[in-house]
Amino acid sequence: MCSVNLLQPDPMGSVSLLQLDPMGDDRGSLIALETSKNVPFNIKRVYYIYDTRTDIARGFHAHQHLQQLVICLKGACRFITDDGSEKQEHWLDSPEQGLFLSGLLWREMHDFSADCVLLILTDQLYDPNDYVRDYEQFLSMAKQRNA
Ligand code: T46
Repeated sequence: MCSVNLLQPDPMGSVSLLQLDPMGDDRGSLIALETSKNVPFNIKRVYYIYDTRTDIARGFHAHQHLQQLVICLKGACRFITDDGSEKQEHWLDSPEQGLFLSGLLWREMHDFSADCVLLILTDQLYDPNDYVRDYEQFLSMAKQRNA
């Protein structure tokens, strides 16, 4: 497995899709997630989202100083990110890809399949104060950081 540099949260907010290489054999596939091997931050917290509803979207907030790797282990969902000037949309449907989110980014999750399971690794413990839940407030923070 190759190595990745450890990163700090991007103050401006950035998104990239990381390829996760499976170690497969005739018994099936296995992917290991390791700090600095294929995860570019120190993993402090892991959570997963499941039992989602196809008609209910989630997220609708930004984080100020957080790095996350979002992996769709099963099923699919549409993941929207917004750095205040550009919106991106990723259809997450493979356990072999991780969406790496860093810094100030608005996020929304839509169109969950009934069997969707999202695994999320982060570099921080849960901190409700890191959340920005008001979109106008997020836009003005993003504008300040880009000034
Ligand atoms: C994110 C997207 C992708 C905790 O107590 N600890 C935790 O670590 C988390 C993540 C949540 N919670 C509580 C807070 C709420 O009472 O669990 C409840 C559901 O969390 P929330 O409404 O924030 O869930 P989502 O799906 O809207 O957002 C979550 C993450 O919170 C967020 O960081 O980036 O998934």
